[in-house]
Amino acid sequence: RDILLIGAPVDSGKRRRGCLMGPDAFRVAGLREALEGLGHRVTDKGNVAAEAVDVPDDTRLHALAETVGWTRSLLRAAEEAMGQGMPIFLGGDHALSMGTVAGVAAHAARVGRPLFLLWLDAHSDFHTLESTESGNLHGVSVAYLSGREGFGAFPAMPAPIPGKNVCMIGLRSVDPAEREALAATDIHLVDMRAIDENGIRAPLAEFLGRVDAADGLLHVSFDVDFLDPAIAPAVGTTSPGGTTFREAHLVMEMLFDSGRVTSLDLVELNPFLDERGRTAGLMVDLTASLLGRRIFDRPTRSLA
Ligand code: DIR
Ligand code: MN
Ligand code: MN
Ligand code: MN
Repeated sequence: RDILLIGAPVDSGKRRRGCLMGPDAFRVAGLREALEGLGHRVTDKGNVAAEAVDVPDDTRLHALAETVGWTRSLLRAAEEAMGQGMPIFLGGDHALSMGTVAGVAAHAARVGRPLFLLWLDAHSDFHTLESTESGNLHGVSVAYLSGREGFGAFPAMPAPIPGKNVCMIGLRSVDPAEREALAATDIHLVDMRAIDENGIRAPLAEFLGRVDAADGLLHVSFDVDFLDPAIAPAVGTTSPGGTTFREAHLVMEMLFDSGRVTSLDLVELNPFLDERGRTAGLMVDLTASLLGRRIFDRPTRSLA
């Protein structure tokens, strides 16, 4: 495949700084080499910069203007990259997905294909600008992408993603306002208890079956805190009780087998908090699994 690495050093989505170093940490950890080793053609497009915008800051919200600027520049970069191959956006915090997924959605609408969104995260990121308690805009991305109201300063979401096309896996930290709003959607919610009780394979297989049936494009947005902090400590908002090493690799291997993933975000890595690049290295290995690294070949069969 043709793979484009696009650095998105967004650090405006929360107060604790460090995600701006994420793109270079993925590079130093050998992402390009790992993917080339699997036979892919990889082009590193360097880093995107935030557009300067004339938006008044809002005292309730952290770095609103800067985040709007990132959304605008990443929206354009993502839409353009979708015409050239499979973009992998190197974050940067999760506010970046407002731009990347909006650009991917614009592309999907233009080519007339439905877009599906897989959100791998401890958090649902479903606040609006009104409901956020923290004022941290990395916690509002899915609400924006779903076309919820009240994102006035942001570019209009080109093609809001219907709830039935969204699946969140790994949930364990959902605020009351988010829980209430999610209950009014048909977003497929897979929390850690569901994974404990039934395993991670069945809900993912069900979702991938729906992507397949609709001949959809699939964007995967991978927040480092999807993983248990014991294996992935380099993230600002650690939440205990996350997915294990093997659960995460299984998800990636199933995504590869599906042949459906057309774009990817790697977000919330804060290399400043890491132990010698350990989390960046794990994220590189997981991305390699998503792009074809495996233990043994499996006979091709239906996932459902
Ligand atoms: C919390 C934490 N729900 C908030 N959110 C995220 O600030 O809105 N942490 N996304 O990674
Ligand atoms: Mn997130
Ligand atoms: Mn998170
Ligand atoms: Mn949240």
